[in-house]
Amino acid sequence: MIASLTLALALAADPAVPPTQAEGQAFMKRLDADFRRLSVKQATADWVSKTYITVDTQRLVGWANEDLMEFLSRSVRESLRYGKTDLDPSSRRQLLMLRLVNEPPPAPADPTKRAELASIAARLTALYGEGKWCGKDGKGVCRDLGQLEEVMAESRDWEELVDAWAGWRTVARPMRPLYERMVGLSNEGAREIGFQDVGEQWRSGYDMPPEAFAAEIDRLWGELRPMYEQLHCYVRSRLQERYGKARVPDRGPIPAQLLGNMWSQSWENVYPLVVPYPGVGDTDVTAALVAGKWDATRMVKTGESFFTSMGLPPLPESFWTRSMLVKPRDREVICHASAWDIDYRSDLRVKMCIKPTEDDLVTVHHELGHNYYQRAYEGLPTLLQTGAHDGFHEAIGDALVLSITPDYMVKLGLLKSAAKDERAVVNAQMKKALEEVAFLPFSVLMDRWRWDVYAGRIAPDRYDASWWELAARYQGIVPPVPRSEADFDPGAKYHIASGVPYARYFLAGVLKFQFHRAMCRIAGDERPLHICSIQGSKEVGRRFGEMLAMGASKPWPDALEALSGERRMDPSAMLEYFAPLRAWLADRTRGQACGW
Ligand code: X8Z
Ligand code: ZN
Repeated sequence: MIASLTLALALAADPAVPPTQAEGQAFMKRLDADFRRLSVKQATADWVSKTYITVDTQRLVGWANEDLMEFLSRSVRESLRYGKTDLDPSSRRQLLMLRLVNEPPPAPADPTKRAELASIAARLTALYGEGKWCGKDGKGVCRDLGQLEEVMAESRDWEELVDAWAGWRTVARPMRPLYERMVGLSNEGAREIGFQDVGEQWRSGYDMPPEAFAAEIDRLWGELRPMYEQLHCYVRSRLQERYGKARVPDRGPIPAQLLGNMWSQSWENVYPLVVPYPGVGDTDVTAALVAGKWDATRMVKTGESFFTSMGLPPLPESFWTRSMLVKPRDREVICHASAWDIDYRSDLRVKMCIKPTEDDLVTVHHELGHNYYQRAYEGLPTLLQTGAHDGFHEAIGDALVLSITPDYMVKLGLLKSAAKDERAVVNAQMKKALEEVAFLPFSVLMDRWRWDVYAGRIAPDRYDASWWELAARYQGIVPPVPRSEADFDPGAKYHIASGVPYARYFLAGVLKFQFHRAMCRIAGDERPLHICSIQGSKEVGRRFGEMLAMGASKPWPDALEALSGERRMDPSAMLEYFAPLRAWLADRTRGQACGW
């Protein structure tokens, strides 16, 4: 089947007489119109399937995905005919992007297999969204992910933490056979459009050869790893004070449930346990949000006002009537936050179950960053309406969050004062590092695992074991209770259940500081990176807007250059931002046995 298909591809790719330029242009016009029509249909079904999980909405999104998948793989095959046709650079770039579309995953041409893949993908997402933990005998009070995440964030009780941690992971067990099948089917789809496997397709989206991209991740992580190791060392020593040497041993990895987060991916919730100078500076934004009875709309309006302060336009009226900002009481939804442009023409929405926490205030800015990007590139052909690369998309809102300084929080009434002495700076930096630095190894290992799974280097009988090997190696953490191949812990993370690539968040982790540095310079704010702010700068808004409007029309180094004058991803901005904390940590951990 594959061999004959490849042959068919080769023949189609090289017609004796290449189609004319006019034929090529007609093909591109059809491609754009059909892609837009099917994508809008898919996004509409996807929106209801995630804001109203039922058997029927799963079916609807499955069908819409099937149609889009069929169109995508057929169009890639057809596009090969135009290899020698004289097409303009924008058309060539659209054809490149066409082959790189990875949501939905590439599907086999065989309609039965395609239907199976679409239905499995919908089922995996729904399993995640509906997941509940009802206690060991199944008869306890059932808690959803949001409730279990609250336990992870707030509890300091070992057993309670283990229960929430392991309880949520039971949700992923039934995903295992579905996941395995999904890998096989989407790999088949990827091979039919000329990739070795899905992982190679994912790594191909960065204007460099896929092997070079894997090396690029290693390069960036290699430069940041020492900073993570310092943080790990310090946090471990403070957790050891709290939980004892028997539970948090010297030189050992940290038990995963102690870091304030279901996936140990960011650690800001243990800030109170590790604060360098207790009582110095007010940092409790969550308490102020709760006390001030901030509701979801107010939080989003506050986010919007950051963007409008830079001269960007307000959100359209329909955003406020069509978004889902709070968790509905009467139906199952996917709470994992996301931002949408359903029709590629300003039908912007956010889907999120907002709570009055600092985490969620940050996520609101993150999501609005997506929406402002989407709106800025709306004039482009549909296939170019996406980020310069996917890490850009994830970095936009977060880059602005770096300008949410204590002074700005005071302006919003969320902090009483912005203490500026050295100790307050170290405290504030620690909080930020728990979020940003702790996140780096997690965001690398997510796709390291999947690249290996898709490439067949990790076989299904080692799905869980290999996951924890990577967590030990990259993050220096261990599961609190024994795991086995009856578990499927990777599936307890949204992006794995839903097939969303993750390297983008690692890249964003680096890029957001680079954007911040560039924007502070444009704003003429010459203070150190951890204090400078671009809030209110119209000039930054203009330059930022120019980069956003480029979408994916040019290779990403061009977009980066438009804002920063730089053409490489550069971790030095992040290192510079955290310079005060790095110095403090070096001092504090001197003579300690670090590492694991
Ligand atoms: O998934 C997200 C966003 C939507 S694109 C809420 N994030 C990653 C995660 O939650 O794991 C943002 C940070 C990392
Ligand atoms: Zn995002």
